[in-house]
Amino acid sequence: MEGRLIVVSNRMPLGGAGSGGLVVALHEALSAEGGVWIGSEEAEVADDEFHRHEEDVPYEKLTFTLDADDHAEYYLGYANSVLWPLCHRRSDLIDYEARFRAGYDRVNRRLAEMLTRILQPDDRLWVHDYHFFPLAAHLRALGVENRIGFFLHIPFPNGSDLLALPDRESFPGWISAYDVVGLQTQRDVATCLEMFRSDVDAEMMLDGAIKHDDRLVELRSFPIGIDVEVMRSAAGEGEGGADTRLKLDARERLLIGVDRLDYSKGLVKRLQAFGVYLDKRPPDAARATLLQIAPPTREDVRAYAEIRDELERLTGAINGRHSEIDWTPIRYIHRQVPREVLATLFRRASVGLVTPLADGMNLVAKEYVASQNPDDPGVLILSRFAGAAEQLDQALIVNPYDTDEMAQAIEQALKMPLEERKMRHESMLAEIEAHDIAWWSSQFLRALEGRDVRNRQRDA
Ligand code: GDG
Repeated sequence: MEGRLIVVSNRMPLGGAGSGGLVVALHEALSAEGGVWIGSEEAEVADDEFHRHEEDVPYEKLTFTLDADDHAEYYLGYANSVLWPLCHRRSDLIDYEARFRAGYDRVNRRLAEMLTRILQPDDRLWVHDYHFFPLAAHLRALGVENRIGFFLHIPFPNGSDLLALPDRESFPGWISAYDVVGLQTQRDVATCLEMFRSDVDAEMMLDGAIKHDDRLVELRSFPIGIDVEVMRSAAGEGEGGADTRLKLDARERLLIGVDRLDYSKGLVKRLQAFGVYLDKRPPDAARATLLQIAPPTREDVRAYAEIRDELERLTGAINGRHSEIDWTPIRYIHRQVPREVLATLFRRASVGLVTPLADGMNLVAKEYVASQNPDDPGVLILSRFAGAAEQLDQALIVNPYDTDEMAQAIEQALKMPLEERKMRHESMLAEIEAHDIAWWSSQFLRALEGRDVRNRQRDA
């Protein structure tokens, strides 16, 4: 294939190939095609040069630097205190300052200028996530004609969310500066189309593309997947898995939740629902223990400190009400847990609880399914607001705002007969095997190639 693949993501693993589905998929795509991976790095003084990291990988790794102001304004500020809450339907949590917008603009412009110095005519650029919405628009303004694709990992903001965006007038132009915009779900594509439908400067083309600012952009859903085999073997299929040191007594059943400690993940409602289940639990029912792993994230943003306090208070209250001398119903771990341990815990859990209030996809849902023993699988309880719900319709789909419904789903899951569990699991496993992480990156890159052909035909 012609040209290099250049991937831009805010975070890039340094010191080896890295682990985790997305990182491995990008590593594989870059290894197969040859190219460059660009990510950010904190530095005392930011400059406008790429820094090469010599590593034993068959592509280049370059970083651009962020100083303390960039980190506070572009990353913690505009990306995570404005765009993240806005795209997760929590505009009430937006914490906006004018310097955040300036920082976001400064970093994106600087990166665009730096890219113009290394781009060759046939290079394809693949930009990831909300940190870089305006990157292609800045590149086009500098005369860059290369193919540029964008993948948004989080939900696409709807019309009323966008009213809260300081850059709402520029936003459609940011999107249409890309050749292909990949979104997680059909629902996200519909939301994005809606934005262009209400824009007088946009035109719907017969092939489904959008014409805006004299450019054609293709919008498509590419639901991100996982590496099913890696998860399955980490869960210890045939070998018993990692030593989790988890001891369950014969009367105990395990429910598991694994989420970055983020307000979008619905943790408060989940714990409340578990409390409702415990309140109603018949005295002879098995003891249900919820293991909630919630590693810290973005702790410098105020909304995250608040949710942490609330969870600690709620865990204490529910445990105080229901614990017995030899049983604590909620085990809450506010730390990272190694991946193999996580996979083995998924396999041992009778129920996987994935109940975000808004989520682009949610990989934990897929990891839970992949980790199960097909002969005795657990049950996934999945929020209808997770992107994964479009694919995993054999999960118990719940409304994450309705604690009674979630409590009933927990009861249903714990009582579900083996045959039904197997049938549901088999169907979900087939889906995540067919649309795994390798499928995702190859589909996206193929679409990027196709759009280029069409844009060139149009120019000709
Ligand atoms: C964004 C979007 C979209 C979690 N705790 C531990 C740990 N994890 C791993 C999980 C999973 C990953 O982190 C989290 O991925 P999610 O998809 O669940 O959520 P986000 O971090 O919000 O990701 C999301 C995703 O991007 C990809 O496009 O699906 O919607 O929000 O892999 O297993 N891993 C380890 N220890 C932990 O304690 N080792």
